[in-house]
Amino acid sequence: MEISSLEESRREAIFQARVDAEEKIEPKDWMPEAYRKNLIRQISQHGHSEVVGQLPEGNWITRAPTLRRKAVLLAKVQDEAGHGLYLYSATETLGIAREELMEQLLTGKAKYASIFNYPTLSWADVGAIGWLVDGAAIVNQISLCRTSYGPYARAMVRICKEESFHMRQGYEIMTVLARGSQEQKAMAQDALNRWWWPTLMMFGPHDADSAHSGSSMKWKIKRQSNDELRQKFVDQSVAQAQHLNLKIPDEKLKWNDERGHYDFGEIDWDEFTAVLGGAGPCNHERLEARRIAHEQGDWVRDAMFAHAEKQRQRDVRKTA
Ligand code: BYC
Repeated sequence: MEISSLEESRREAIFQARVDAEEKIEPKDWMPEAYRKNLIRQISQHGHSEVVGQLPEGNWITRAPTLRRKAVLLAKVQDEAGHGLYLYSATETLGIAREELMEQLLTGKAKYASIFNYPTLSWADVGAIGWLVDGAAIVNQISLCRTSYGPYARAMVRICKEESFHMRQGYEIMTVLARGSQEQKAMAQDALNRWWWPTLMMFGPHDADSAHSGSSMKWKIKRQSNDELRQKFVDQSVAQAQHLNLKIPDEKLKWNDERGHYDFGEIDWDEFTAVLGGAGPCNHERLEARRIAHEQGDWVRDAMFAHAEKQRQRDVRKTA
């Protein structure tokens, strides 16, 4: 073995020992290149999901049924933008520029959560997104609060606190609809029917088919597997649906005494693959909306950079 690869192995062993001892890895610490790349991929895609995730619900801000609902929804969507910013900042600590992250999103190189490629057809969809999509996000993100990379773990703590408000506002919308008129109840059931399966897809492919899980679990980037988290979500959702008196659209959903969990039906993986490949109902619309927003925000970025440069020159003059 060459000296440099011996040194590399020694560093990797020290790194793994730190991870195993539950020490947080910080931006200036040595880390394997593959760990850095995997984190950039996951955290930036997580950030893109928050940013693109504003669009489906944003669609209902102008049509929220009351002023109170409008104010709450506006605040929620704004929170998602904030989550995107924390996550982009966490990604930048790994040595990649924001411009490059944006380019990866806008050229379709980086993914974002498949769920946001589905349309929001009725007001009940806003309730279903809060209840199910934010609910699924919390299950995943609570686990990520213990991720090995410090800046990601710290961002998760704050994001989870905000997501729990989001879930409650969604569940409250569903409660009001489910206890309302026949039409309102039917609207709530229809939203549950359409969002249930795409929400289960949020947890990713089965563990056996998950390309990144092996290294992500070893490095404690991920603390629980895709299937474990999906099961947790199904288990918690059943009682919530019963309380609403709504039916989860899965004939195979059944309590299994032996496993101590609910059994449930198989996801349509062809649909998942199609949506990831760009053929979901709203893929084109979502990316187009982001491209337009990016172009229209050009003057804001120019103004901010110009201001920062002016400030820098002023500071140089002061210290001269
Ligand atoms: N959608 O090896 P795997 C929110 C990709 S937003 C799209 O298992 P990994 C909210 C995966 O990227 C919260 N792509 O991957 C916002 C990989 O492709 P690449 C979003 C998916 O990373 C607004 C390939 O499939 N949360 O809360 O080990 C309003 C193989 O998968 C999906 C996060 O982003 C998917 N569903 O595990 C309301 C959580 N699933 O990258 C709410 C952070 C898989 O090789 N992310 N892929 O091209 C994670 O925990 C993990 O990245 C995943 C996937 C569990 C999602």
